Amino acid sequence: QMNEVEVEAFSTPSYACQRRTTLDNHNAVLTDALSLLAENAELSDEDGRGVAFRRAAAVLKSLPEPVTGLTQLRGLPCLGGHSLRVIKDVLENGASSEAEATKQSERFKALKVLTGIFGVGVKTAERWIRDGIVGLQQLQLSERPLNRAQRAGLRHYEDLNRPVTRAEAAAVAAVVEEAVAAVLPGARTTLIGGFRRGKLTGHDVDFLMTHPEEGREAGLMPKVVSWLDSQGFLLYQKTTRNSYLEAKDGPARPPSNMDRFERCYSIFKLPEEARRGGEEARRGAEEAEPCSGAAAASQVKGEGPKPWRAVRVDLVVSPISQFAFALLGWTGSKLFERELRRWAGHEKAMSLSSHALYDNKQSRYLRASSEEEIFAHLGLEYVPPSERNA
Ligand code: TTP
Ligand code: MN
Ligand code: MN
Ligand code: MN
Repeated sequence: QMNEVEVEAFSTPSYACQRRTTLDNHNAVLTDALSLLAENAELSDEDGRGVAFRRAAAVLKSLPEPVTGLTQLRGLPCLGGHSLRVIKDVLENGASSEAEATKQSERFKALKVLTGIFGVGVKTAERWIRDGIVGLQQLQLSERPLNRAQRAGLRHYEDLNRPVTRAEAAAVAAVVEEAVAAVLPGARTTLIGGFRRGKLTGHDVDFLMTHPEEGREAGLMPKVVSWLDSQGFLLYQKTTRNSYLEAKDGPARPPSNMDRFERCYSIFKLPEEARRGGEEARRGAEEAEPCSGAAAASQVKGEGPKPWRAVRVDLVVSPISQFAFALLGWTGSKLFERELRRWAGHEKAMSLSSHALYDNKQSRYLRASSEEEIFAHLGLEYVPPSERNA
């Protein structure tokens, strides 16, 4: 055709850690469909397919403009046949029939509801579904034995499935900072995870704690946890000890993606007045008593408005010598982290973890006291947190 407008093809490097991915996604319809299929694969024990869909979605998230035709995608990395079929379907029909069918499927809906309970993983959810339990009420009626985490997860199901706002994250940060200052003056608290990347909402709030003098961070976690508990801020907590020094598999290569820092998975009781954030958070802590008249976002059955909400909070402690690696490893996104490790291994013969970077060719650890230095060691251009939203 003579007068067909030539649309330029996109191009982008193949590792997500070589790209800048902001929250300004110009292809949300496409990436929503691919992300849903990724989630379904992950819920079906098909992690390989899950990663393939996540990588495809990440490529589209990094494009500067909306995709209008398949020809623009020629030459882009990470777009396999299946992902391209999904993209084609959305471009031609406005929606992906596969994603829509998945969304409607009873199995997917049940897996979503059940794994939406804090403490319930895919394996447990599958077992329950096999026994005919596909919803919360059935679960409660079944009188299945639940562990402590699952009981807390079920009790606070509604709150924990409501996105955490930035104001709420700031209020939690004020509480955590007060706790840290009270138990170890000089220790530092850093917001990590999605909120560090600039996300407007999150499923939890993540913090990394350290002390500028190596070794002074030892024992910090139990002290912070017991301070928080004594002030009435904890609905649930499970602390896992640091197992890094006992690891036999080499510090840069933990057996899974999990690292070995001392960490605490918790559920905070965030008072309503603290949720207004900033200065008021402190007052909220001092008057933890549920106060009258406070506006509440949700109702407890028959008891009137609830003057607090439950919020998932993750706490991690690292020694200062590993701080940069911990910061990089806990800022995310999950795909960005995975891609960093893949880049390190496949392109640089290095092993990257949240503890260290090991150079296999030189047989030595590469030190770093900032994220910038780690990117430099890896031969990558520095990508700031707000551009790690792959
Ligand atoms: P999440 O809190 O699960 O995710 P997020 O903060 O990016 O997004 P959300 O709004 O849903 O909370 O994880 C935070 C980061 O920490 C993520 O990049 C994965 C990383 N991480 C772990 O979760 N566990 C680990 O053991 C390590 C090493 C990293
Ligand atoms: Mn833009
Ligand atoms: Mn998070
Ligand atoms: Mn988290």
